[in-house]
Amino acid sequence: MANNRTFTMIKPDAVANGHIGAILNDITAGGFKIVAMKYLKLTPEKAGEFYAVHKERGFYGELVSFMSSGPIVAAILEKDNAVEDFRKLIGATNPADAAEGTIRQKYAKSIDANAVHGSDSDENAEIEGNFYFTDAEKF
Ligand code: RTP
Ligand code: MG
Repeated sequence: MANNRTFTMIKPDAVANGHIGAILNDITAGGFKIVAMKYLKLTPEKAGEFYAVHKERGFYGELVSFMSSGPIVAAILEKDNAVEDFRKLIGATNPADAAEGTIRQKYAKSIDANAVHGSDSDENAEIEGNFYFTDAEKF
């Protein structure tokens, strides 16, 4: 994946609370183009695999069980400087620290149920996008 792409998930809390449309609107209004998108529910095994990098962290078990608790929206997004600009659009990990107007400030309730995921590097954006999508599913 080129360095103008990032990967996101609308997490189970935001889906359950009816925020899919509003979040997608913020994403497109923020200048991101949707390259790939699907609506799915992760098994605990797949969620554990996706977050394997956090395996040793105290919050890993909770994170895996939360991310497999309900459906999510997974998407690849395109924009210049996508990784950094998308993390600005979503705000800090803990919504209590997220800047005014960011997606997490508006739609997240807690550090665990924090509405959205955003890749943290170009390398991880490519790995994470390829976890969900084949090349034929990217437009
Ligand atoms: P994400 O990967 O979801 O975009 O979030 P992030 O980069 O801002 O945060 P990261 O460090 O990658 O952590 C992944 C998710 O784990 C939960 N977390 N809980 N209790 C805690 O101290 C803690 N720290 C992280 C969050 O839900 C975070 O989004
Ligand atoms: Mg992260």
